[in-house]
Order: sequence, then C-alpha cells, then structure tokens
Amino acid sequence: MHRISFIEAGAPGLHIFSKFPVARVGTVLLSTILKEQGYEVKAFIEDISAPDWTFVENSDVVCISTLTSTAVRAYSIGQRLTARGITVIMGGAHPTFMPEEALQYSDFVIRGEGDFTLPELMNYFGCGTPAIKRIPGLSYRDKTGKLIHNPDRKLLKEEELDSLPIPDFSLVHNWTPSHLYSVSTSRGCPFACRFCSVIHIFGRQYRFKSTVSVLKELKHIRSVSNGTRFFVDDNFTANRKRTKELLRLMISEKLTSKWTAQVRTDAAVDPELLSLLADAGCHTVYIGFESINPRTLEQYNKKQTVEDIVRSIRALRDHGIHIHGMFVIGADTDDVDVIQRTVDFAVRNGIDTIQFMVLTPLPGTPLFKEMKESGRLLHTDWSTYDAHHAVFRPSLMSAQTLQTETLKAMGRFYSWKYIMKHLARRDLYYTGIGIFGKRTVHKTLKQITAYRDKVSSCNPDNAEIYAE
Ligand code: B12
Ligand code: SF4
Repeated sequence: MHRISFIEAGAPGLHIFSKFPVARVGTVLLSTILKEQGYEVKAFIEDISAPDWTFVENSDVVCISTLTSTAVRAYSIGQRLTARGITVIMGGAHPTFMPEEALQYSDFVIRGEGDFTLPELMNYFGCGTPAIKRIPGLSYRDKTGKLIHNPDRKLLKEEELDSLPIPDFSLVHNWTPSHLYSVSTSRGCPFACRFCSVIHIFGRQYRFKSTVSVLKELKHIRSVSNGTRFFVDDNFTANRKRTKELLRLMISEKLTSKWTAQVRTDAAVDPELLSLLADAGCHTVYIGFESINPRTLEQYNKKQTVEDIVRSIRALRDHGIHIHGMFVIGADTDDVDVIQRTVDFAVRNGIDTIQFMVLTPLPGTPLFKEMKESGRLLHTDWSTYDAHHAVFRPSLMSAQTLQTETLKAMGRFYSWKYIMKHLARRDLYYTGIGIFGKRTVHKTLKQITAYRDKVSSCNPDNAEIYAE
C-alpha cells in the first residue's frame, strides 16, 4: 500500500463561491499527514480541477472527503473504484452521520476527526496493528459482512491540534499560489444552532491552536504564496483575548496581506478587536446573520438578535471591514414577506455580499431528525441538499415558493444597480461577484422545472406538496 489519492468530491451545482474554489482543510491536512508517513500522495479537489484518473486508478488506497451535497458524486466515484478492487475510505460531514449508507460505496468510513484514525488504519493495512476493532471512529464490514461501528474517537486535545503538520497545498493537483489558502486555527463551537452540523462533528467546546503554531503556518504560507488566506474557524474571534494576541503578532510580523474569516456578530462589540482586525489585514468577515425575523432567530437557537446584527454591520463598516452576510430562509416562522424584507434589509444596511440559503435539514442535526420524524422531508436526493433547493415542506408557503423566492431575492440583491455601482467605482472584485451572483441565480432558477420533476419522481404526492 504505497500510493494514495485523496479526493474532495465536487459540488453538484453552482454556489456563490464556485468562482473562488476553497479547499476544506481536512483534505489537505490528511494528505499531508500521509505524505509525512512516507506515502506517495496526491490530493484532488474537484472544484479546482478534474482528478488525474490515471493516478487515481493506479492508487492502492483512495480517500474521499464528502459533505451531504457532494455525497452522490462521492458515491459514484467510490462505486467505480471499489469495483476495480481499489480500497476506498470515506470521511467528512456526511459519512460521519451516514456511515452505513457510505459503506455501500466504500470499504471503510472514518467518522469525525480523521487526523489520527486515518494513519492508524493505514498502519493496520501495512502491519496489522493496531487491531482493527481497536481503531476508534472506524466503521467497516467484518469478514462475515456484518457492519461494525467502533466506538467514537475522543476529540483531539489542543496540544494534539498543535502537533499536526502544516497543510501542504503543493500536494493539490493543479494548485496555484493565487488560490485561496484555508487556515484552521480552532475547532468546535459552544452554540447549538438547530440547522448546523459543526458541533456534532467537532464538539461544543472551542479548541484552539497556540498562536505560535498559527504564526508558523502563516509564515509558511507567506513563503510560498501571495494568495488570500481564509480562516475557516467557525468563529475566528471566539476567544477575544487570544485573537487579539494573534492579531498583534500578525501585525508585528507584517503578516498583514489580505485575509478573510468567519465571525459572529459579537465580534463587533469590541472596538479594540475591530481595529486590530482591520490593521492585521482582515478584508471581509463572513457572518451567519441567518434571519431578520426575531422569531426565526429564536427558532434557529442562534442566540443573537436583529439589533446585534444591525449594530455589528455598523461597527464593521466603520472600521472598513467588508461583510459577507449569510441568511437561512424557510423556518416555520418565515413567510414570503420575510424573504422580501431580508433583501431590503441587506441593501439598506450596505452589506457588501450576501448568500441567501434555503433552510436545509442536514443529517446529524436536530432539524433533520425533526423533519424526518414528522414526515416533512420531500426526498433524500443529497445532491439537492445544497441550500439552493427546498427539500422539505415549509409551514407558511410551498416548497416551490420558498425556493424560487429565495433565489429571486438573491437576484434582487445582485442587481444591475449593484453591478453598475461597483463598476463606476472601478471595483472589479465586487463587479465580478455581482455578475457571477446574478448568473448563478439565473441558471439555478432555470433548473426549477427539472427539480420539480425530480421531486415528484421520488413520490407522486410531492408534485402537489412542492407547488401547493
Ligand atoms: C470552509 C467551508 C466552506 C467553503 C469551502 C467548501 C468546500 N471545499 O467544500 C465554502 C464557503 C465554499 C463552503 C460552502 C458550502 N458549505 Co461549507 N463549510 C466550510 C467550513 C466552515 C470549514 C471546512 C473546514 O476546513 N473544516 C476544518 C477541517 C479540519 O475539517 P474537515 O475538512 O471537515 O476535515 C476533518 C473531518 O471532517 C475528517 N475528514 C474530512 N474528510 C475526510 C475524508 C477522509 C477519507 C477521512 C478519513 C476523514 C475526513 O477529518 C478531518 C480532520 O479532522 C465547514 C464547517 C467546519 N467547521 O468544518 C462548513 C461545512 C463543511 N459546510 C457546510 C455546508 C452545508 C456548505 C454548503 C452546502 C452551503 C453553504 N454553507 O454555502 C456549501 C457547499 C460547498 C460544496 N463543496 O459543495 C456544512 C456541511 C454539512 C454537511 N452535512 O454537508 C458544514 C459542516 C457547516 C455546517 N454549518 O454544518 N463551505
Ligand atoms: S451556525 Fe455557527 S454559531 Fe451556530 S452552531 Fe454552527 S458553527 Fe456554531
């Protein structure tokens, strides 16, 4: 077992980031861990470029990382490769919650964090130790074909996160230094939003890497690229004291070229933090605003108010930090009017870019359990669980209305006015996003009839439910 391919299965359709593909850290990190163990490894991120199938088909082991929306693609690759006798291992957000389904298309599933489980499995392949039943987090079939789920693996400790290698992006096929660099400085989240699967994979406690090891990674990236960095942490400013320390070090080490990060609205209550973010090169923050409907914020268990949202927008803008606002539409408390008011809100408050997502019950979340148990899921064609399709029966409108109106609202935001405004300022970045946003909406809207047919082919009753 010497040659390994790592594949991040591609997105089923367009989304607002399609033009700027971002690798998930897991793909590159796990590839690096295996390379450091002496394997010949190549990573293929389908959203960046098509895999080199000759290399893949001549690999001893193929690892596949998949989300729910990419699972259909991952399964088709897995099926093709297992049929050729290649050992296939799957991991990531979807197989973690659906290991039995994923094992129909693979030989092994690694649930949760794979940083130690994967090397242990590779050791087992090489020398039979540790015994397979002693590898936590592993699901597989035994010799009799029985499905075995070993106990969960404990989440990595902070010192273990620090011991992981710096992800080597040169392993990524067709990688260029101008691509976005994903950097993870923490894992986990103490909140419990009902639609989110993060805490069910990474736990409810923030686990931070030390500022020393983050700084080392940032210096390494600077030595190989001038590309933008994206801190993929679910909340980059979770521990303000620690973030400030990191930002000060970034400033003193002149690691201030453009970067972006995900934060919550509470980052904006601290003016010192905002100044440091701006001085350290933070160009844009991605914030889950989720809703402008107070009842929906409560339903989502978001633990933030509309006032928090408005205040954070003002404070961030005052510090010259751009905002990518993410909204999730379709709660039982949302009617069509909320969709219209959300786009008005985004325009009025000067949010730079937005993403309107249709509420999507993802396996592993309380929302999924609830929708499944109450028979509200229209189907489980995972390729449409991409937040651009309505896959459940909403309370206050039809599924078709939810889907089309959410897309149209996004189209109203990325309007000709938006595009011309940025063009007049010679801001090609936002002009490009405007054009791409508009095109994404247009293309996705055109596919609605095909989706309606697909939905009704799963169950004839769905046709009525979808459009009722
Ligand atoms: C960066 C990011 C993005 C980027 C890049 C996405 C990409 N390349 O897919 C952007 C912004 C474009 C994006 C878009 C979307 N995203 Co996103 N994203 C993330 C985020 C914030 C970080 C990913 C990351 O690097 N994590 C850190 C590393 C360490 O974790 P990891 O990559 O998952 O890998 C670890 C384990 O999962 C495991 N593992 C992973 N793969 C494999 C494979 C093998 C073989 C093994 C053994 C182990 C293993 O081991 C790794 C190390 O411990 C996560 C949230 C999160 N905290 O992970 C959401 C997350 C992955 N996204 C999610 C979703 C829903 C989406 C969208 C569908 C909707 C949206 N929010 O826009 C789209 C779909 C994109 C697509 N690919 O089709 C969900 C997925 C849940 C699910 N069940 O599918 C997540 C978990 C967030 C959430 N709220 O639940 N996303
Ligand atoms: S949506 Fe964000 S804040 Fe809420 S649980 Fe998920 S990661 Fe945490």
